[in-house]
Amino acid sequence: MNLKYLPSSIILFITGILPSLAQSFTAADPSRIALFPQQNEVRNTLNLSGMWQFKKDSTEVGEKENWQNGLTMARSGETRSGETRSIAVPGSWNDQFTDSRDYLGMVWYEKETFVPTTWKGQRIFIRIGSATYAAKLWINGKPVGTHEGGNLPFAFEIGPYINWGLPNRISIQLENKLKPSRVPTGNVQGGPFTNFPKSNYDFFPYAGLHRDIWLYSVPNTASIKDITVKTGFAGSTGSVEVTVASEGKAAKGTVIIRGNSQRYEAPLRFAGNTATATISIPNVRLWSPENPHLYQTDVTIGDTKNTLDHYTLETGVRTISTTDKQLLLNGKPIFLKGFGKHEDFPIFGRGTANPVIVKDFSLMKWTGANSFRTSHYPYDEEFMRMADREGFLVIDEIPAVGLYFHGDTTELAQRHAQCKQYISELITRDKNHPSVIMWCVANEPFPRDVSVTGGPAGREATPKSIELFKELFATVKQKDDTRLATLVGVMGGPMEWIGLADVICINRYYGWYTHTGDLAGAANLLAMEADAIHKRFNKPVIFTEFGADTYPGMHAEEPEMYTEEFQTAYLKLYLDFAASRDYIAGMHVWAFSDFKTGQGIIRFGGMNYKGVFTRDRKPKAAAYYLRSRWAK
Ligand code: BDP
Repeated sequence: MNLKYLPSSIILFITGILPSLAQSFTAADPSRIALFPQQNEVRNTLNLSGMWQFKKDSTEVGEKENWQNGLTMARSGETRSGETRSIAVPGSWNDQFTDSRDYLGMVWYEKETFVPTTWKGQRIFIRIGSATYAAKLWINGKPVGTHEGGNLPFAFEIGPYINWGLPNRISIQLENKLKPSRVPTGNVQGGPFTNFPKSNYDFFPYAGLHRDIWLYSVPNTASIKDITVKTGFAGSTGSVEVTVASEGKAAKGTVIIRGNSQRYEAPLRFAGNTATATISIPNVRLWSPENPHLYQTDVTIGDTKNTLDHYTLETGVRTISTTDKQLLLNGKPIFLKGFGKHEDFPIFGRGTANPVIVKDFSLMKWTGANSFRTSHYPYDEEFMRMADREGFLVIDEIPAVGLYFHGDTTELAQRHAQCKQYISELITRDKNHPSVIMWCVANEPFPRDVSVTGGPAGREATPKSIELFKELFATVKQKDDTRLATLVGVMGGPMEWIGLADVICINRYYGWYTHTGDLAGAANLLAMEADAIHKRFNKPVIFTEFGADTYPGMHAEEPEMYTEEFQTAYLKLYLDFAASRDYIAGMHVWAFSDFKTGQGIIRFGGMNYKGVFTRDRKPKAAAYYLRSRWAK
């Protein structure tokens, strides 16, 4: 608007209200992340990955100095080192520069882009795949919104802030300070970790814009906001129930399912903004690791003459359930063979790198694995789509690692709220992936005085902790009644916690952190504890972690800690034990590959060496051993 041509009374009025409107940031609405941006005949996308401008703001003056109005201009009194530099997005900032590895304070990212004029008249959004940890967003200097928590996307509608025909400035302020009030937690006084940086978990607290950033547009009159697909089957007939949430005015629509050379169609009739259609598929091809068949689900709203909006999903028809001893996929027992992983690669840090995604799936397949856990946070959506296509069974985990329940009650309440936000965002994002069979609400929460060398005796679960986990499990069931829910228990952790889960998931390191080097002693303890746990809960048990640090190329004729022979012997011990018990439903080796963590006296070179592949994905002897057992 050009103020020059308006009467001064109107200018005063407008400028009087503008600042108050202009100062408002809104918190991201989790329901906005249900559908990944899609390019088709009615929707548009623009991927903003590439080089951005980056600037540290360690004294946190940026907002006051209006950096949201442009980073690139050098300001008076600024030193060279204060000027912006290029940074790759996606990518962690820590390893891209020579001076930022341990820096977790405030930074700014900026990029300019045109928005195609062909998008005019549509609703326009920005979607940030993952900003670790606390982000604030401005478009053309105007405050838009905030989001807390890494590893999950957030989106804002930005149409009203767009400059048509001109470059648009996107400014993101971000910091990843380690705090006890955050999830995952850091800077915990007296916690079990002594590493630097002081995270309360065993992986490097990489920071930055870790995933793709998209601009996208959806039709203005009416659009599809969310789609929930639930599948089942009876005999040879599959069923696909598709619930569509719309925005704007749409009275009807259509669901078409294609696949296996067939096409099925059902109408959608909206009552308010929701409509459900159920489609039967005779002679259904079920989704499984051996045959990850995906149908294409096409949702359109509007009528045949006028498509208002259109979205396509891939759908695997499958069910997941349990008995007292087994996991059942499509009603048949399935054993999970696989890994706990990390999103971690040299220089990229936690930033998405598509070639690494492709490589990881091909290596997992090479070992004969059929499953993995997204330890210890949700993974990139491309990773999840690969899991659907490649037939992997996924335990999908929120970033609730290193939780604890004692100390400051305000911080405890903040952690509690953050966990609830994560689970809600995760299920919204991942609920249509056939690969996801289980939601995991926490990894290794710590009771007071936990000691990982403490053996099997469970410590007391405080009422607050039970309250949180019951609430998280209730949220999971209310949002998704088609999948299982779990919580991964630490050695020496309370039995009450893991007992709340549908499947008992435990991490065990007998032979490493206890009975160190003594594999025979480890075997006894393992059997005693696992049998007692199954007897107590009568639910299937999965070992979600077991592993030994192994320096590649280190050998001994008799297995000795850190050698490749020891890692192989250690994994053999656990896999043999699992094969001897019918209640064990899965074994996930810790870890798929070596990964970066904080500096510490048990972390040589700031690395966790429990990978069966090196950090650059070369097999250790244990990888060949797994292949010999699993890839038959
Ligand atoms: C488990 C944690 C995992 C660690 C692993 C280890 O869940 O994050 O990396 O131990 O010590 O306790 O290697």
